[in-house]
Amino acid sequence: MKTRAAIAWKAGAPLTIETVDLEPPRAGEVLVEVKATGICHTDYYTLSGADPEGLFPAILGHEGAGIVLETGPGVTSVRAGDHVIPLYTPECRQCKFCLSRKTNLCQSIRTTQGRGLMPDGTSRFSLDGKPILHYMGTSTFSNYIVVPEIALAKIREDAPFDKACYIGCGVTTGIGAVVFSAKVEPGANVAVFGLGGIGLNVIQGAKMVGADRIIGIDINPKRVEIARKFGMTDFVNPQEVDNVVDHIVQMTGGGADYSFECVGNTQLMRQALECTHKGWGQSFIIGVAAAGQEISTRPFQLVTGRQWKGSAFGGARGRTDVPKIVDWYMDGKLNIDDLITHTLPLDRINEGFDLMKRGESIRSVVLY
Ligand code: NAD
Ligand code: AHE
Ligand code: ZN
Repeated sequence: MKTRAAIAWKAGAPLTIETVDLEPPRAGEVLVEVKATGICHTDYYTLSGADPEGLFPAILGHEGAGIVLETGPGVTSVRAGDHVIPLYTPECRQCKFCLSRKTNLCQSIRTTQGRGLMPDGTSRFSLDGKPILHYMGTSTFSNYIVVPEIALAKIREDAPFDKACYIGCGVTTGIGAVVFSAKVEPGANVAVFGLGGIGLNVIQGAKMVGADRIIGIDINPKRVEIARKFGMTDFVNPQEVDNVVDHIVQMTGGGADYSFECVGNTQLMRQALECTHKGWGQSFIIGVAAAGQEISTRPFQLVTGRQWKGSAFGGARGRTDVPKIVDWYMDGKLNIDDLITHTLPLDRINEGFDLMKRGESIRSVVLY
């Protein structure tokens, strides 16, 4: 069949909208009509050329929601008509990683996914007979996609696609980092570096679990109002204080119990670790740093009890946890609507990237 899709031809170049050929689903695969997709900073990161796994030409996008149209041989967990969220972190429930119960990082198809291919090592997309690569196993900047069955979370049918898509990455990443990865307890002090599409979800997750002080750190003062609405109690603009670490340690009487880096800046990752409390502070790296970047700190920071950790997709097991997060939204426990600042048709997708770069949007959502 044919599908309209935004193609990333090379690093740094705007996407172009093309009509692409899409092969039908093979064994264990599913054809999905994508109804809406968010634009995450990670799409921009890969498009910028800073992603060591960034391959071109590819169809980016990993924050979608849609409907199952057709299933390939052997597919049992979803059927035509089901509403789904594609998962860039699948959940096979069979690999060593899934069975360990210690991580959400299912590895059953990670190698081919990182090479822009389906698990059998081929692409379903092509243009003029030449293959176009998948991205993060999802490629939600295409109106129709073929994805492995294990990379689909079945969700309730009354959840609106234009909001549920954001649960495909940003909402789950931020809320999950608090709830699943850090397990922040009521009364904890939390510091959140970066108040964008991820950081604001960390803030609302921290508020949801009953954190005490929720300190937001950002260089964009336009983020203050929305962050306060989502639960931030204190704001720090790094450009207005002498030393961010000392400032947060002083504010919290010794340091934050938990911190989250939601920018992808290695200097901030260090600050986020060092502003946590001696003896027990835990700092979670969520932001994705460019190829070749490294983090550093004095080992004494760890010797004295701080822990440096990371969180991918909020530690969520997609097929199990994503439907629960959709319920939390539908039950009014999460506010997604106010974070979606812009909606665009596919042919204006590049404007969504521009809004993000200029710090004018929290989330832009493309509606098909
Ligand atoms: P975003 O562009 O919406 O937000 C980034 C925020 O960081 C902005 O508010 C910006 O003003 C702020 N910022 C930039 N430089 C700063 C600085 N020096 N000090 C303080 N604040 C600064 O991006 P997003 O969609 O929220 O994504 C954030 C990061 O999280 C990206 O690196 C993205 O790739 C990553 N990410 C990781 C995961 C994961 O699973 N680990 C999932 C999604 C996104
Ligand atoms: N290809 C990148 C990896 C970037 C990365 O860390 N991705 C996160 C999700 S970001 C979503 O917006 C992730 O899930 N990582 C775990 C994994 O297996 O990729 C790079 O920098 O190499
Ligand atoms: Zn993302």
